[in-house]
Amino acid sequence: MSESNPSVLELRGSSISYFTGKMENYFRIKGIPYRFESMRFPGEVKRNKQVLGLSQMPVVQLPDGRWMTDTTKMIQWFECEYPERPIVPDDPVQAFVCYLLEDWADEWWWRPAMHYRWYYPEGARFASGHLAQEVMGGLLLPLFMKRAMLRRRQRNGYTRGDGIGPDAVLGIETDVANLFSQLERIFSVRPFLFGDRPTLADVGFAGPFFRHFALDPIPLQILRHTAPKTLEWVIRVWNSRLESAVGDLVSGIPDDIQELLKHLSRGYLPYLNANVTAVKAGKTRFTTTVDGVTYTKARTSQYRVWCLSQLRDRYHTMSCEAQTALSGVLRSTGVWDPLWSDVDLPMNDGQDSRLPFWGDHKMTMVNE
Ligand SMILES: N[C@@H](CCC(=O)N[C@@H](CS)C(=O)NCC(=O)O)C(=O)O
Repeated sequence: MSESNPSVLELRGSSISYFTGKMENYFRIKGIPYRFESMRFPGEVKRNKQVLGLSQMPVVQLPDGRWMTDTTKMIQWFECEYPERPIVPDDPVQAFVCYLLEDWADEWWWRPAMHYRWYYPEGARFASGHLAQEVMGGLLLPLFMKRAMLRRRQRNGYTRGDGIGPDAVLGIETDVANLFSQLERIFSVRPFLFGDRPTLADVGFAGPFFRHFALDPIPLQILRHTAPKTLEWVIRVWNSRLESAVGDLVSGIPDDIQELLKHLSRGYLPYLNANVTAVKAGKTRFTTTVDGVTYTKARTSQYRVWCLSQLRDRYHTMSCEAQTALSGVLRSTGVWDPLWSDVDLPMNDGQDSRLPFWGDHKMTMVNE
């Protein structure tokens, strides 16, 4: 680790990583100074497991030496530490929708983002070459072997190995095209998802967009041709600061955001419920058809059970008045039923309760 300027927190990850990009967008928007360093394998994996219980990207080291993981919980922690100019809207209904959209961006769009990066030779060539040099520089192996290892690991872990059989490719790409056209409609009428300044929802969507859809050769080409306003938004988020942001948020939940909620209620929430059923049954893999796409032998995720429980907990902490307003929106968009369908969530005792300073589960388990 670099010794320079220890008063600035350090973000360690990769310059092409989904969640590292999400965290960088957050720090920039909030005006929190940070220093980026590339994570080095395999040494840092061991260190991360010792200090955080698991190894994933990014990790943050605070100036006092403490280590942190998980962008969702890190952002919530930094919001408490830096309460001025919050990233979450004051309106509790908008706040809930922001958390929901962030979760969708983190947990659902990850798979299509990995698909576009690793399925197509153009994406795999770019990403394997970049990662082999950036994070595997310390491994004494020829470059071609590192690249082959990366391609195999990512495909086995996150694309073919996480439910994307040949029959799912068209459906997944159609899902992405639908998202692009929905966002394009939103960014035709306002600069950010909820109005004139960025919110947590924009930060969440910076995950799939900043370091994947707007970087990898195939989705970037699609964005240029079908959703140029969305491409502009990616850079607008990166280049915006709440400190100098002027303008208001919209009031309520606009129709175009409700369209996004309908979208996630068709695919993501039924998938989360299928995951809950699989975890309960002790399965490590499950097959499910949601929103017309069949995911074959997808990995079960204990972490995503916790994601669902976090959303439910958030609803329970709202005032009765806010709950009534929110439930109206969630019912009319089809979110309500799948949000609550399984009463008993199969959570481990105290699961992930020590985040962001200790993690119990990675999103999906993939061997290092
Ligand atoms: N929920 C975590 C997810 C972090 C994550 O999965 N990051 C990816 C890279 S972008 C990773 O490190 N995956 C672990 C692996 O591939 O072993 C967060 O929000 O930080």
